[in-house]
Amino acid sequence: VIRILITGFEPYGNFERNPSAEVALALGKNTFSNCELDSLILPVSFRRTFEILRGHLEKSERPDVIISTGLMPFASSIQLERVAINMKDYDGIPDNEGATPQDEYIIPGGPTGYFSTLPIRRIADALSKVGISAVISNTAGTHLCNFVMYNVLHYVGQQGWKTRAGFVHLPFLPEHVQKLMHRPQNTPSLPFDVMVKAAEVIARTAADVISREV
Ligand code: PCA
Repeated sequence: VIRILITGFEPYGNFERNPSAEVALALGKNTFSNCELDSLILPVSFRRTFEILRGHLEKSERPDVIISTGLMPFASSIQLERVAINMKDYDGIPDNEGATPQDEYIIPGGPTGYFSTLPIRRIADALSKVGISAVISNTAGTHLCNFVMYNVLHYVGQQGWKTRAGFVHLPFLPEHVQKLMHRPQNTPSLPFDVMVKAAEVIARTAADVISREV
């Protein structure tokens, strides 16, 4: 059995909903043949988010895949993140505890960056086959999403685990765009059902690649 953990973030900033939390919960309720799915909602807090995730990893069975997700306002489609960098630089929206780090290393002395170990090219191809557009993105930003991705890949490496991990950014939901005061006309969004479908394809593709390795 392949264990898949999917994480999402709580709402933050002015956004009342964060599709990532809802997608993670929806996927966690799914049943896939020979996979065990688990979901975890993370706080948008530099202080707490990785503590909670690490606590979860310590007390549950080691996952084979960790797919973390978050909202990327104004993203044009689903973004499969290729790299996480060792940097905290809040992007104008403080975290939910008011933290506004600038130019700070996530782990002083840690590697400059980590590449995603999810099969992102295969995932992009699998998504396109079912009519969902996704791009490989070369920056996960320097906010909480990059922070979680960096910490997870660092932790997995330190533990010597084979676990594959990476990050997926989701665009706005249609209702986010309806509430925008500025330039709503050209802001992309994706319906919730399509996001859940995409998460299924991402999880299945990762599971597929792993089951062929063992
Ligand atoms: N998106 C933010 C933080 C939480 C979220 O869902 C980010 O892209 O870093």
